[in-house]
Amino acid sequence: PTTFDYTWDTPAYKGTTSFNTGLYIGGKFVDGSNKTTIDVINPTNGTLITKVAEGVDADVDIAVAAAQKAFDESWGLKASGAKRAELLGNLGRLMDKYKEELSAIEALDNGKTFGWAYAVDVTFSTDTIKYFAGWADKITGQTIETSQDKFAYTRHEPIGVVGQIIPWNFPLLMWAWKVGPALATGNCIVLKPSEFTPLTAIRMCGLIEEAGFPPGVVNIVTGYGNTVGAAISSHMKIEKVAFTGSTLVGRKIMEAAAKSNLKNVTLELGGKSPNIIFDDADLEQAVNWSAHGIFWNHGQACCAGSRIFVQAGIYDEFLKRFTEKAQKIRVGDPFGKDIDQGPQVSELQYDRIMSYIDSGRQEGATVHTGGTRVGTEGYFISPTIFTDVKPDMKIVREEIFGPVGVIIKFTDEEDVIRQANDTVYGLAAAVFSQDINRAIETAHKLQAGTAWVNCVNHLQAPIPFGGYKQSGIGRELGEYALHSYTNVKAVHINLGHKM
Ligand code: TXE
Repeated sequence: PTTFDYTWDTPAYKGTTSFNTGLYIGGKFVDGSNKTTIDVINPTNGTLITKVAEGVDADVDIAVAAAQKAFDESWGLKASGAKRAELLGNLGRLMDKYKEELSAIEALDNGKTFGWAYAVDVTFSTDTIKYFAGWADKITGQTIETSQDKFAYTRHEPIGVVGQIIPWNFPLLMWAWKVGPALATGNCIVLKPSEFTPLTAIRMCGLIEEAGFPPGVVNIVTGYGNTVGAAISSHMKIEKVAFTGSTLVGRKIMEAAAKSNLKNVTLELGGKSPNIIFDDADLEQAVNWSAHGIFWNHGQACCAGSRIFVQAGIYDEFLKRFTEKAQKIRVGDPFGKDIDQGPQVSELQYDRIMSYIDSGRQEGATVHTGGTRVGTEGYFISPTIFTDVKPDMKIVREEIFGPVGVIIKFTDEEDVIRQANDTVYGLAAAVFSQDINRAIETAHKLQAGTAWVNCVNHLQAPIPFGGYKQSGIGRELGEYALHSYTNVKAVHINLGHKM
């Protein structure tokens, strides 16, 4: 396999990187079985960044064998909780050490700004690894009292070889959300990053090695969804698959799991999250958070607050201030000076978002601001707000996954909750009000795995995240994430019950 060497000399970052771009299996970088590669494209200008090895089904088999060997010989029940904590702790410290380089790779590959990659993606990823390092020696079962002649207890054992398939919107963060709890609980991993953004996952292999993990504990197979992704989800020796991505692919993964070995499935899928602003909200804060809610990461966030419901009494003022805020967002080169928003991740996503903007226009909604391409190269889209929308429009119902929000005026409290819940999704929701009773009552009525009060898109490693309805199955982060990566064994000990 070849190496990727790159030098940044930009206003935001100056530095270099150099790493192997092969598949990482059993602690070694190797070519894919077919010796083919995948082009990694720079979304800022559409040019080639580098090529990475393309894995195929056969490589998944090789990676699963390497993971199983590591599980049996050096990880799984062979590595103590303290050892797992130590190595995850090492990894967290290495992520601090290479923070700038990781941020730069992420910004280059994904198009998010270097500043956001640094402040959020890499910081939160590192926090996540350190958080799960703390759990590694605290995985405990229960003792259960039944009768005097029975002693029973549970063990939370690692599942074995787990498959993980992650998307392109937060490449390193989704890596950390998956890898952290899996390693803390003693599993071995075969992970496929998105074909659009494989670079940080590959760079992390060097850190995994430097942290001291035995070979085969973490294996990375870069490749496409319909080959490597499908091979992972239908593999007979992978006992669990964790996926983040589209609801469409989530269905395929569940189906593949059902048709193969009924592997355990956790899914983190799409969203169309409501963001409700009541008349009594702190207006300035509501505007700032709501803009962050929809425009952060260029709208490429599964929990993006894409449906903004504003109560009639403050609607005009909110719209005025929110529009000013949206128009002030500086769109441009992710490594430029004072840039807030870079390009969308790919031409495909750019086209999808633009076609949603067209459909909004055609269905009679008003483009209040934005709605256009920015510049002549790369995949930049101006922050966009639609008004005059109707509940059945595509832009109100479907996940756009771009910097495109709809603003909806409401009067009645019960009615806004009904509208907010009128979606197949249930990932997140937000409510803004200075009346704490009203805010909490509303938060409890919203059908979503996360309900924010007076903030949006504010996630932290100790707090679980996941969806209701078609937004997914299971929870990531927090103690809840550990349940997805352990099998519970009940041990019954007979203390004298005679047959
Ligand atoms: O996602 P895919 P895409 C949503 C968002 C976006 C839409 C499409 O609305 O516009 O999905 O994005 C792998 N078996 N989200 O097409 O295809 C794929 O290689 C197994 C929301 O890029 O779901 C990649 O690694 N795996 C989301 C991963 O699935 C398969 C984040 C995600 O890609 C596969 C991303 C298959 N048959 C998109 N086909 C979120 N929840 O945050 C593809 N993959």
